[in-house]
Amino acid sequence: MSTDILEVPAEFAANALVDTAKYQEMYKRSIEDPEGFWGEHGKRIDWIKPYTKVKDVSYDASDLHIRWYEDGTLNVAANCIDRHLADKADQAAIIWEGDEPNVSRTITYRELHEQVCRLANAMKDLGVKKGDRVTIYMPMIPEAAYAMLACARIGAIHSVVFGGFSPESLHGRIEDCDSTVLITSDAGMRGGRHIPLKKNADEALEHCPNCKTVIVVQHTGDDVTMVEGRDHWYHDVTAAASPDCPPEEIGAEDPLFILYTSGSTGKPKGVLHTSGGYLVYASMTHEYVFDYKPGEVYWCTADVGWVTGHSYILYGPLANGATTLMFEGVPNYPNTSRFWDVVDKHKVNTFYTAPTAIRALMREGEDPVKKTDRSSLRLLGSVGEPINPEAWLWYHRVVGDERCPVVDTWWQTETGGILISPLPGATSLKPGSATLPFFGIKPVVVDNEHNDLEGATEGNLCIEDSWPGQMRTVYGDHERFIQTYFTTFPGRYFSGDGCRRDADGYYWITGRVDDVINVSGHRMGTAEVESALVAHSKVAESAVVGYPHDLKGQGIYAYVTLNAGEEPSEELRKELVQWVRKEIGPIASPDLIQWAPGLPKTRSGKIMRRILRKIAANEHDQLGDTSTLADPAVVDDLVENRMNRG
Ligand code: 6R9
Repeated sequence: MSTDILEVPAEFAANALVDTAKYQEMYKRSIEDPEGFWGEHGKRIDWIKPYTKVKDVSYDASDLHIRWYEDGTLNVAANCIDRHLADKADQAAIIWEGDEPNVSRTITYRELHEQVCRLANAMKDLGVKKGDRVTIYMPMIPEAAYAMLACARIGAIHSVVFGGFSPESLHGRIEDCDSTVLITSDAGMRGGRHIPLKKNADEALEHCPNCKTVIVVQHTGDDVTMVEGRDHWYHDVTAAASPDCPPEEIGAEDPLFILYTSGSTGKPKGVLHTSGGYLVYASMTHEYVFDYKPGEVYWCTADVGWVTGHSYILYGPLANGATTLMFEGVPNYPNTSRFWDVVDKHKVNTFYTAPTAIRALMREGEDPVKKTDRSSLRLLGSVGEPINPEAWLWYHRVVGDERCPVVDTWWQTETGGILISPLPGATSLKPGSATLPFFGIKPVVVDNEHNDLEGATEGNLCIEDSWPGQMRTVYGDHERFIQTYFTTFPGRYFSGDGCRRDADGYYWITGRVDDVINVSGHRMGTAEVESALVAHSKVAESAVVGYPHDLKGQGIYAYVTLNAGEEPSEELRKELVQWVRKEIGPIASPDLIQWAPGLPKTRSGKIMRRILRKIAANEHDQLGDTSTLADPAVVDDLVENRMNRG
């Protein structure tokens, strides 16, 4: 691992929001006096009724609760739109770049206000009320942002489902939160291909009798079936609605959104975020981590279906009155210069993407990057998975011309915003390290026996205290919230990640320590893939693990035991891959499937995943202790027929 240090460029430090001394001073205060610190910084957003209480948190499993600014009221949409109208009405709020390079649109704050008000009123006309759950299944088009903000305006709770998920996954998410309304579009476009969102939605809704209202954006013009009484065209209902919708007064702890994410067991969890603390934290981290200056163009390439899209395409930037770029397409369409062409076209200043995209572009060589200008860029960001030093250095050298600091931001759906990251004017960088904690964040490294580890060390990454952007519960299952995050290491928030802390106190995230795998920056529960596989009529049993993959970070490796009488074949292998795609979505497709006559189990019947991970990683010479295996011969067969010999 590289131990190079890159100092903050002097010119950058001179103009940055915070330098090293300021970071240290603010950080110290935030840890010593969290109430005072967050009481002050809570004022960065507009409150209808100001809060008098800042924080009420207990991590004690018997009385676990997390409340911030709880007696304050606000409206998140008004913070993201209305409060900028006085001085930024004609500034671009959203620059939208379509899948095709000749398609783009600029939406000013004034236009954003009108569009969001119209949709909010249309939703009210259709009977949507405060607290109702609204599922959003959309491509990356401005209407997805309008839909989220319209929900926030009237106090409805949005649940955005990534457009790449299957009808079955959409169905599960609509049902879990008992969503009564779905907002979707005829189809999405990615790399020239059409994604049939409305058709998928129709399939999902066959199983969701309570979801009685569908609003459909006409985007591609693809033919769709409209169900009388249930489906409404977006353009019809918004044209008929008033362009003025007073924002609802919302309690700081009223829910803003639910976002489903994979865990180590069971179905995806509905991560619930509330309004006040979330917005304070999203806007503050956006401003400080990206050193955002008024007038800059900021581009985060995530999809709104993931938390990064929520906090750093939409809520953080808009709360700060920024110009945020929203991109519908993919990095390699129509060619691999696309990202940089978009940077030049819209004079992007900050660019925030995932390591998997960087690694894929790195493979194409420097030419597609170097033939573009990119002189508008001043800062680069990375998120979603550990970035290997080689990719970091390429990003810094080739994309950023060694001029732009790279902020590697570690955080999670659960954390609402960035927890560990450099501040570009304050933090010397080490390629591959997420560096230091944000204000108010106190990481603790804990060993498996619950001991806090001091100094340079390696272990499980926990956070000692709360921060305003933290999730509040698992929707409908508070017990699962407590079990998942607060019981493994009592009194701490457990992230599920492992990390190393070096002698300078820098954090290096080493990846998940649970049964979650990170495929191209997307979280996937191995249990979810297993349950999809065993739902196939020919499959008896399955165990899924991650293995190192050059481009994706981790690939999905599935061990499959067939029912008696079923024969393994190449055809069946393909069929199972298709089956998982259909059940969950393309991101869950197994990369490798190994036929397993049996799985390595302990005498009590527990699958020994540690062994399966080693075989999948082609490290079968390091299997460790196998003495507890019920049948050691099983392992010999698995090693003999392993699929990854790379
Ligand atoms: C924001 C987001 C969270 C998991 C997290 C970790 C991994 C995210 C990272 C990173 C190393 C980074 N992760 N950022 N690992 N360095 N900068 O990605 O949320 O989809 O919930 O995934 O992603 O393993 O636990 P989410």
